[in-house]
Amino acid sequence: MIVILDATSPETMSDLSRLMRRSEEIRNKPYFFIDHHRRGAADIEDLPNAKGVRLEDAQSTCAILIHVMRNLGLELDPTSEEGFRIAVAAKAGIETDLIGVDKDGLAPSTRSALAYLESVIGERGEEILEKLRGLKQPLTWYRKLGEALSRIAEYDQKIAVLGLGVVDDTGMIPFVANELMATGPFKTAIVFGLVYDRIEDRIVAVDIDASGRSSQDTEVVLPDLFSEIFYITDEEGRKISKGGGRSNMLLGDYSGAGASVPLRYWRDLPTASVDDKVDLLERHAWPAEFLRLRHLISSRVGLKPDKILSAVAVPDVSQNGAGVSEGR
Ligand SMILES: [Mn+2]
Repeated sequence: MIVILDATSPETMSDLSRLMRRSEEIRNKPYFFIDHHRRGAADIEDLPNAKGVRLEDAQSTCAILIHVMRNLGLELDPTSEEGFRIAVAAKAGIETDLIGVDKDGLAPSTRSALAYLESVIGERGEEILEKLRGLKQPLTWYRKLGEALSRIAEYDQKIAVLGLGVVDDTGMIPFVANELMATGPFKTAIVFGLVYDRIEDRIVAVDIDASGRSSQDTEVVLPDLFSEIFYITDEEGRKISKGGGRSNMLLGDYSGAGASVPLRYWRDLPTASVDDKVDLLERHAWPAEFLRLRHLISSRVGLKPDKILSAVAVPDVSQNGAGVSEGR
């Protein structure tokens, strides 16, 4: 059996969709999912061999898991190391899903799951969580954040849209989106980048990754926007969406969205070395992808193109004066 938590669109789980296409054995396994995202255009739920729980109004998958567990009559035993560890992990999971949510916006089901977990983990658990919260991100992430914040006056003051350029660490994309929301005046933040994965002397993947966050009082519906603008085209010219997300507007919550679009052309293009490939991505792939996404996003959300920034200079754009060059 394959258990899937916190996601159900196979197209946004690149490895799973690849495995499912390749292997009949994988396709035919029983699937069980627990999720709070919207059902996608193509979804695990469509499989005849899939069953699961989808609660779109829930704020956290870990909170759903705790309620399911307790309704089955199972309790976490605080005196056993196993029960303690599960409870600490579950509280960390809920906190992660609540990033950006106002404290007053917690649903009763979230509150009761948190209260239960707090009673299990006690002071020792809170101390561990405090240490986890204090873990710092890599310095490269802060450098990118610095670049993103140094342009603060150039963004539209409601919707910040930023392309980070070519990066080798996908984690910085949601990090910068979260920090822009936390620091700036924005109701929506959309951050994207061209991410490559390097294993020794080979580039094994090149993707456009994106992350979006929004507060409840915005006209931008991120899950819809992401599923429309982030897609691949298959052999028959059909669009297959690679983006999606969730919104919990009912609870005064925010919405979140993510996308990962493989760029096979750039991955497969032969170069003499990995450094040459990265150079090619920076000089050609990023400007092309940035301009394409800038056009798509600006026409979809009604922003002027010059309000969509690239953290690195995009030469074609500064030449025609559209205002994305450095120093403006
Ligand atoms: Mn979640």
